[in-house]
Amino acid sequence: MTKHLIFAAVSLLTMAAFMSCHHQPKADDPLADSGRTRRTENLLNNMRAQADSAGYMYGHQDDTAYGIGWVGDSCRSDVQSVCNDFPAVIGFDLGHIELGDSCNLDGVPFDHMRELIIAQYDRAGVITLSWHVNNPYTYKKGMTYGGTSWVADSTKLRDLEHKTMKEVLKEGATHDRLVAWVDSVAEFLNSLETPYGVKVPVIFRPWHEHTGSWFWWGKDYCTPDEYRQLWKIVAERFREKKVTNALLAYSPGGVDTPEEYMERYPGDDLIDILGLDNYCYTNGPADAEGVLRFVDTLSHQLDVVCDLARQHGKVAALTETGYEGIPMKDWWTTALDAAIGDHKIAYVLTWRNAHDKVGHFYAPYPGHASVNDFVAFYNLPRTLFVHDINALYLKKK
Ligand code: BMA
Repeated sequence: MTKHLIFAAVSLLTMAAFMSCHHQPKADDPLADSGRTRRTENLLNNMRAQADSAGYMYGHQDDTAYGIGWVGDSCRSDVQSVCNDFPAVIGFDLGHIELGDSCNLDGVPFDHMRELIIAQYDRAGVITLSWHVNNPYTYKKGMTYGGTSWVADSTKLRDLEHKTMKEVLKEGATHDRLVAWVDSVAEFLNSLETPYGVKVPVIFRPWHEHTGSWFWWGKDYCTPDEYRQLWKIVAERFREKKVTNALLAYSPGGVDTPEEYMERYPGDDLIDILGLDNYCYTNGPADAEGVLRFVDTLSHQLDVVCDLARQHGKVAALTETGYEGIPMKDWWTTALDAAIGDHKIAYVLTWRNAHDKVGHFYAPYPGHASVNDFVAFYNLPRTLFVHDINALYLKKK
């Protein structure tokens, strides 16, 4: 009897000890080596494999938030309205989250954005987030001019803009404000959780087009080292705030040489995706030469990005593009797809279909002249929409 009691007690103790030290790993626990969830790592690796073998995903900024003639409808998309499929990638912008505002700079409520992000994840689609963050040094509440991402067109503000970087980096008087602003992004990313506890993986793409000088983090406003410090702050704060669901994308504006592309590169330890932003600009809708120039330039620039991505073991992407108003009815197949060609990019993202700016749209909507060509683009074997992709996240390796 005593023997049995002792045996039972020992068994119970062993079981309790086992249960307390053997925490069952969950699919969304961060992995020890990267600090990110398995799904986030799998997204990265599967995007690379998909770019190598299957083709490129089509993406559209703010696709499900609004479109031509509508705002905030549930489950609506201009792209879906013309081809009965959602973009494989949907982009949103976090600008103004740093101000504690309820809506982003284009009027999308952050609570709604969170729902749209989770809805895109639920259809196995990919999400990318840009950040048109205000200037932490010059922005003051209530100001009607200046203080935004864009450098202001005024000499007085220009001087302050040149001082911005020194003020916001470590040791600067406004450093704490920048850190708090990055923390507001971290908080939003941490809040991207499904009802069943899945942290939705996203591609975060801040400090973009820095090779130009239209944003306060642009080329004329900081040194390469200062620019890199901005990225380090993001990486440090994300680590501190335990953001486990973000891949980081670097996206210079169109540059022609690997040296220019890499001049301000933050480093392989920080960056996952090598992007490129390049738009089609012409001298009016009849400028066929202008479109050809775009095709040639983009194709060359994608050579540069894809070579670098291969050398550095990164994923390549065309992180922003488009032809405002799409004034050419076969632009999709004869310009965009022609420029992408066999380049091994994971995705292309066209910019938003603004509801608040006439003519500022980059994807077709029902009735637009490029609809037929867009459908032909949709039907090309190498363009991937939501119905063409699945299992990019995978719970297991
Ligand atoms: C720009 C334009 C702006 C918009 C900004 C952030 O390129 O579309 O109207 O506010 O992107 O989305």
